[in-house]
Amino acid sequence: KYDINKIRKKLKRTLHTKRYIHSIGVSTTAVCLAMKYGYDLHEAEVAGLVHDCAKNYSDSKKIALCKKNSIVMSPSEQTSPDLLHAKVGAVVAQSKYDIDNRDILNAVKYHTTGRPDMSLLEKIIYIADFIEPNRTQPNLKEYRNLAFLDLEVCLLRILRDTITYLEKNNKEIDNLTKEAYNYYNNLIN
Ligand code: DGI
Ligand code: FE
Ligand code: FE
Ligand code: FE
Repeated sequence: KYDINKIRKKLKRTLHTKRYIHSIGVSTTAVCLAMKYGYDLHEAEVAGLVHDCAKNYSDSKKIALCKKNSIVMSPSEQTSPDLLHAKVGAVVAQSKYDIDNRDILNAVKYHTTGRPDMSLLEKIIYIADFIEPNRTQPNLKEYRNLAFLDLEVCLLRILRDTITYLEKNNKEIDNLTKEAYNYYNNLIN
């Protein structure tokens, strides 16, 4: 078992208040989804807590950690280094939060883009990140409902809306985001 209090204390020291509160929200939401879909509650709680543990690192620190850990930066990560907080977060969760559970580390790693054929925990964290109680984007009621009705339909919906948002704002869409969308679109439709 991981020490939840210790993780919280460390996060509180590293994250801005708003980000810390968001992380608690993702954690409790992940536990709710884990109850619904049958995943280990403690592991879901830990994954939710640490998913953004590298979010408030500077771009230069994230890039340096990528180099140090031989993480390959995708073209969109080079243009938008904020995206790196996911991959770097997985490394930080392992080295600074002593998390050795591969599924938790992957849930952190893929929480921003998603990927094809995600594990249950990866889907839970991806969705919890979007619907947690402190979020304020439009139509949240609908997403929250959908999350507890059909996890994969909800996932596809978020992926689709993210891509639409990125296209509208002329942002580069990461290959993994596209691959995840295509995978679940083929699976469901
Ligand atoms: O870290 P959070 O804000 O809690 O949430 P997140 O890690 O899911 O990051 C959300 C941001 O990431 C949101 O502004 C959209 C952006 N994003 C997601 N997929 C892509 C992307 N940005 C680019 N450029 N390309 C993507 O494929
Ligand atoms: Fe994030
Ligand atoms: Fe997200
Ligand atoms: Fe987040």
